Amino acid sequence: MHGLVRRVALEDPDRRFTRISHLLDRIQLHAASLESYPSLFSVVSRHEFDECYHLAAQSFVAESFADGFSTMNTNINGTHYMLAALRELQPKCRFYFAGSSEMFGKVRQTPQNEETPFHPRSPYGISKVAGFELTRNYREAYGMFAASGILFNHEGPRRGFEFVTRKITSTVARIKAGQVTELPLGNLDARRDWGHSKDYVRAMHLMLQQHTPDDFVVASGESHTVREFCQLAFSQVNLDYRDYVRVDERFYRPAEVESLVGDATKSRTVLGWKPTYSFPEIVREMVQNDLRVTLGLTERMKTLQ
Ligand code: G4F
Repeated sequence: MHGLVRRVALEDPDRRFTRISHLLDRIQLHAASLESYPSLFSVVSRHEFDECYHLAAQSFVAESFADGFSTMNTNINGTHYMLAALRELQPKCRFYFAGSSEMFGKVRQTPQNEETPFHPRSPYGISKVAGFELTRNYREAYGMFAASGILFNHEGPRRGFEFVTRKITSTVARIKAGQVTELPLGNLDARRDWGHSKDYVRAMHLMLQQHTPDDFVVASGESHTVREFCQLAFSQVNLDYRDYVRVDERFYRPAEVESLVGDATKSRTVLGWKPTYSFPEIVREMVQNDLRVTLGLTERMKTLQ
């Protein structure tokens, strides 16, 4: 198992690799950047790979409005560089592209499946459509095993704090610890189809074990509003979200994806995939994890005082 990381991360492993510290003795990390074709080419020229999971991207939709240029440069060129380097050096390597439900954007049909037309609503969504089309083109033009997963939102305790689910669960824990008193959020009525990352990673792996490369929607088939997520997360600690959530215009997006819900029939039938986590289980696990981390830290701070 090999992984690509930024050079600065290799220089500060204790802080940068906390989430993969338990794996470090089993993976080889290489310094490379999605923005540099020579750096990717160099890694692909020095090692042989059976499968490549191209998950790296600027993945925060709100940031893509703030800096659309760098999102487009990194996401589109990064995907093109990876495909081009593999085609040149290891055309037999199987390639996975992380597509996104954000490609459906202003949805043309509900639920969304592999046939639903794309209508992205952000530079991030546009960059993912481009990556998806590049992947399909390398498959058709050069016969490479290049597959795309169209994954709906997938969450878990390792989610970044800028995404709405982790922002909610970490703030619930901080409210419980007495560190903050409110949670500012944007559009509470946005609907998302939330699943668990562990389930979705299994689907990615299955896609590369098939006889022929193809594209697959991975989704739970249920949609919930941000408000419902808040309600459930606050109820884990016996609080009413209405006492803490404050709507703040700053967290609204210039163009919103109002409602997403996926139809994963193809993944279920062709890959034999199905999710194992329910929506309440995901919320509960994330809140419990944040309580453990936050309250643990508070206790440790007290012992230091
Ligand atoms: O958690 P989010 O930032 O995720 P979003 O935009 O749906 O994108 C995530 O899922 C995609 C699909 O799989 C990925 F491709 C992408 O990389 C990323 O992982 O926002 C979810 C919803 C949005 O409608 C947003 O407007 O929550 C709404 N929201 C309301 N208040 C907020 C907030 N989102 C964030 N991040 N912060 C808020 O305060």
